[in-house]
Amino acid sequence: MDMRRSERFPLPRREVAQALLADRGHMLVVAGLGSTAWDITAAGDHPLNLPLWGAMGGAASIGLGLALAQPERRVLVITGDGDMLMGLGSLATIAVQQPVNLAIVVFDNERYGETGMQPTHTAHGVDLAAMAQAAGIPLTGTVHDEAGLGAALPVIRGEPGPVFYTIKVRAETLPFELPPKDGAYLKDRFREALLGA
Ligand SMILES: Cc1ncc(C[n+]2csc(CCOP(=O)(O)OP(=O)(O)O)c2C)c(N)n1
Repeated sequence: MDMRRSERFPLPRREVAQALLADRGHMLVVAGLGSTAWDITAAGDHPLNLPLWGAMGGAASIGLGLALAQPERRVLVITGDGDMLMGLGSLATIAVQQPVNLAIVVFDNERYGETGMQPTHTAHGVDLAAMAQAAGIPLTGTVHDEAGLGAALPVIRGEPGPVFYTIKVRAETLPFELPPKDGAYLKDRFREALLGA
């Protein structure tokens, strides 16, 4: 198996984040620790962003909790394959709960980017979208290129879900685009933007 192939994947992650978050309206956005938190921040810091500075494995389950608590709001989780692999059980719980307003998107660079680009299980063929489908998530898919992204965007942004997409993104190390660092501040800012003062 060619372990370096993800360095040649066509989709750059920051452009994918920008496309997913364009004209985002009242959408609530959770990002996993590390690279996806920088990606959503590069697309524009926003009070309705909840970038996780830690809690590896927790992004999808935090998104599930938000989606259940805020059924009128679209909730989008953008996270890495390493984070998703660490929280696979949450796919089963999402499938049981069936929150129609939840979309999970995995930016799959087939690497643990933050810690030095070690290959993850997906570099060996583990198929996260197939696992989500097998759990019982009704709308799933894997995006490899621009055309696939164009087709997936309206599903991720608007179709009744739950939705799960893997988006294969180029393995690239990018400059940091850091969100605010204080977790309590981020939580308070998010709460106030969502619920009022
Ligand atoms: C429980 C736990 N184990 C390990 C780490 C170290 N760690 C931080 S980020 C990261 C890799 C994240 O990889 P992924 O989610 O795929 O993101 P990307 O490749 O996009 O950076 C790891 C292993 C951690 N923060 N917490």
